[in-house]
Amino acid sequence: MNDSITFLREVTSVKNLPSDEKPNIVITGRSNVGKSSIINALFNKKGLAKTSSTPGKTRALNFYNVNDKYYLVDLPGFGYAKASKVEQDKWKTLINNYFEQSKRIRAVLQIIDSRHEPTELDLKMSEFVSFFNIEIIILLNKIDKLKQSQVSTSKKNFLSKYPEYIFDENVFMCSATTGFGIKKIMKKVNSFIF
Ligand SMILES: Nc1nc2c(ncn2[C@@H]2O[C@H](COP(=O)(O)OP(=O)(O)O)[C@@H](O)[C@H]2O)c(=O)[nH]1
Ligand SMILES: [Mg+2]
Repeated sequence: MNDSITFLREVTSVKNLPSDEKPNIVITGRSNVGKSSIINALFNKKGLAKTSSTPGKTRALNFYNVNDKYYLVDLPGFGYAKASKVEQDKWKTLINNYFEQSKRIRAVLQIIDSRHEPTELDLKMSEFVSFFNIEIIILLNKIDKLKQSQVSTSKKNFLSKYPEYIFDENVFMCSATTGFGIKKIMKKVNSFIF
């Protein structure tokens, strides 16, 4: 893993989206599910993407430049109930515009907490992305918190909500903390770029 990743910029308005044609890989999921941690694990760089104890604080698309080949985009804050209505509307508009405009989004990595059944919000997010005909890869994170016996329950619960998914093809069990699954996920990400 010799990928070089650097923070490019925060985007709070579509006007500030990078204008070049590099492909985008988007990371999304509910606040605190481990988006920043997964980015750090994928690129083996502690502290690159700030992990936070105040969920949903970031209200911007965070663009990272990977190898000058593609952008990794951290899309935080969905389901952040504490934001004001105005702020939430602004956020929805930004995300809508980004997805509408961006033919460059090759895939969305959607992170779900492996300890719980996918929630309504998780399903809504998936529906939103599918609407734009963009492929979704699901990462069931935090499996280090599961006992061995809970892993198969977690898989079953997931498949009951996402029946068309196949483990190790478009859904991966992982842990940003132990690194479990990270290699396979990186390989999958690269398959969208190269
Ligand atoms: N045990 C465990 N904790 C994790 C894992 N991934 C993230 N966390 C923790 O969950 C919290 C939220 O992580 P963060 O990456 O900031 O989530 P984000 O809000 O989605 O970006 C932090 O305390 C992380 O250390 C994981 O795989 N296992
Ligand atoms: Mg984060």
